[in-house]
Amino acid sequence: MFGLSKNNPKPSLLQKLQQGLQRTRHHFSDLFTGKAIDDDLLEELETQLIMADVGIELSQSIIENLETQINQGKIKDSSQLSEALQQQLVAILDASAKPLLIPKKPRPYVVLMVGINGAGKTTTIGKLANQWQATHSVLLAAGDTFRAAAVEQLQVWGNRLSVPVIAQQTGADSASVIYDAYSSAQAKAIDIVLADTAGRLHTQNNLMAELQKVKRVLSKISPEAPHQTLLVIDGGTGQNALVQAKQFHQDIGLTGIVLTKLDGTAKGGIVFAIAQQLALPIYYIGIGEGVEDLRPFEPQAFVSALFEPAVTE
Ligand SMILES: Nc1nc2c(ncn2[C@@H]2O[C@H](COP(=O)(O)OP(=O)(O)O)[C@@H](O)[C@H]2O)c(=O)[nH]1
Ligand SMILES: [Mg+2]
Repeated sequence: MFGLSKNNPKPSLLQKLQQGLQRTRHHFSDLFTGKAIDDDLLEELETQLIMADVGIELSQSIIENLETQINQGKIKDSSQLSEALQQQLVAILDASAKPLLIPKKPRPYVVLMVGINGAGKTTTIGKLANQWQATHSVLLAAGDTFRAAAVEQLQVWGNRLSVPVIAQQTGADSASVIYDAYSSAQAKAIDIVLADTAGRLHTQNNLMAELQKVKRVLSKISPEAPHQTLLVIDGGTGQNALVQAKQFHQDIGLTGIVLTKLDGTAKGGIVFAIAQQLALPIYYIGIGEGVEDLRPFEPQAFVSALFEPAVTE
């Protein structure tokens, strides 16, 4: 699969994920060691879930579920409790985990990245271009025409990865830049167009109107385009991430989510809230600034990384 680079054998993958999730991990990893199951432990567990930003309601329902299993005698010690919790967490995530596989058709396949400023759109485009160019030809579209530095930042990625970038000057029409990129990719038989967009215009309404226009204009080339509209969200924004996701989904229609910066936050529990509340796949998670620090979202690996003892070399 795309995210698994060949010189990263399994153990160090888990290790990297654990390192990335370190700050969220501290809520979970030592909670159960040698403790008796009592109300204090369950209360502590609920607090830790809430502090990790799993969300109050979901945390309560997780605890209630565990209490039921305890009362039924299915959970007798803290290691069984930990096991049952992990199973529940994986089950919450399972429906949202879906690898992003680029189908053979249509070509070019257009992936539009949206999200507020600083969420990690441009960086994620660089990371995805790096992964995808191993198997596909890729072209980048500098659709964030609002900020002066934005085009440059994408061009830096393009140079670094030797991937072509279609850009115009700052202030140009975003829809026209992305349309040009799509046409150019068609003419050159390029497989994938990764389109950047602005995160901030003068108002939120302006931003949504611009993104709607981008979609409208692309659909003139092909009614199915863009083939993916991915929302990039900063995992550190906690519960606010949900508000953003709902807004973007309502206004422009999303096909999936990339959750970034899980390495910088103790609030990685937001993944569970997003999985539970939005019927959208979480395709990737960002766990660092480096080009390799984008992983396909895998529930079992994610939950294991939160609970298993630290892997050491
Ligand atoms: N630690 C960390 N930093 C990230 C991650 N993704 C992006 N960033 C950083 O977040 C900042 C904003 O990213 P950028 O791609 O410019 O956001 P954009 O405004 O949405 O295009 C940059 O400094 C990135 O290096 C991540 O997964 N982890
Ligand atoms: Mg950007």
